Amino acid sequence: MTAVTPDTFYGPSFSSLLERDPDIAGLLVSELDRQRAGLQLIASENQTSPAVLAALGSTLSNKYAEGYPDARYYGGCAEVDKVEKLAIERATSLFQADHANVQPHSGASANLAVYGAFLKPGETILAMSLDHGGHLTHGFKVSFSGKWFNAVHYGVRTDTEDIDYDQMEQLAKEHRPKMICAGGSAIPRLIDFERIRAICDEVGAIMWVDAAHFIGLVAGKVIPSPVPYADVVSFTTHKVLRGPRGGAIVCKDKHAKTIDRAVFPMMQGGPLMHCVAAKAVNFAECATPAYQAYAQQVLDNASALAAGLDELGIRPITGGTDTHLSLHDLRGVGVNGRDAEARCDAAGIVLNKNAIPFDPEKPNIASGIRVGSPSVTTQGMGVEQMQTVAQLIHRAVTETDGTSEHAVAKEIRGQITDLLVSYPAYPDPTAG
Ligand code: DSN
Repeated sequence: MTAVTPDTFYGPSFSSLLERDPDIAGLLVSELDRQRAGLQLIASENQTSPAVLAALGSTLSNKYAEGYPDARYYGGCAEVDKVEKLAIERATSLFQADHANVQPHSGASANLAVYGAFLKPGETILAMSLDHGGHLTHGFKVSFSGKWFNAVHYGVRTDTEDIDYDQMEQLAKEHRPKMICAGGSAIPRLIDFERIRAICDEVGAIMWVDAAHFIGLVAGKVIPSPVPYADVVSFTTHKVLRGPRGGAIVCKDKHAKTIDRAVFPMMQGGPLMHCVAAKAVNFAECATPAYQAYAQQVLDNASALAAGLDELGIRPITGGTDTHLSLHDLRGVGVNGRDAEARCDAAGIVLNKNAIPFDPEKPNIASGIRVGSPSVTTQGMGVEQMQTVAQLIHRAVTETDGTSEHAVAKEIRGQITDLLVSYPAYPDPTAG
């Protein structure tokens, strides 16, 4: 057996990369520098642990393992079978689910498998519209989901800016969808899973929750879980959850075989076993009190950041957030989303422009920004720091011009550097 030392993977593998491919090695280092240098506020990103990165960089990447544990199409799968069984056991335990499939390569792959499991081409799905906070794979016209299925969309109410459940029910009765989807990429509020279950039961639809954004908060037990209500829940493992890039699906026992067959062989070939191992590592990390405390802090920080921006005239859609993200209307400060994103970028603040409900602008300009607290919370920041972060965003949006030479952009970058001394991303273990 290989003697395991801290250098077994990382030391030799990075030295070898540096020697063989200094171009790519240099880019890995400069991307790490980028992640360390700025404020990372993209709501769907996080900073996974060195343990997860070690699994991702392992020789499990070499192994073909089409099929499932104890039923593979290749020899030599004894070790990866144990890995996948652990990942499945940990996922079902973490989410209190009947069944888990840990093989989807991404959130979009997981969602494709959900369609494959329950719908035939041309059948109807009812989901949140992209421009009100949904997702491309929820029936948007340029995605497979909009091309191959008949997608009908609900949105948010004009008064609350939150999901319009009455509209969902009315559309469900009118269109009798085979499946109703809840979830999206820019939904700041909790979703009423009980109400959606009732609507699904009324029209005989499969209830699918795409929990990619908030599953980490469910894992941390700080928001209600969709698992008791939904037939199937798909998610990514790299957002609040803080695992490797990838997807997974949990479902009721009665759908287990259908989901497994839809992932393999219907949609995917060989699973990425290094990534499955990294998911297992992450699921174990998420079952700890430390992760639960992290998840609570993510919520507290997101609320504080939303409130801080609100006080400065950058209004949160729905008035705030119950999750890790908030969506902000920039019209109060007279800047569009595209310019705000560019100005923040030049000032060392990484976030994304985002359409707001009923947005008068085109999606590539947009009237809003989306901000999230997962990464800065991983770096140890708390609600006090969120006041500073809100002020820095406001200054970048309202006082800079999108060039990195601008005096205020330079000043903001300096303040961020000072802040990050106390809250570093991936602290250098060799630093004094
Ligand atoms: N791209 C992800 C996000 O930023 O929300 C969703 O797929």
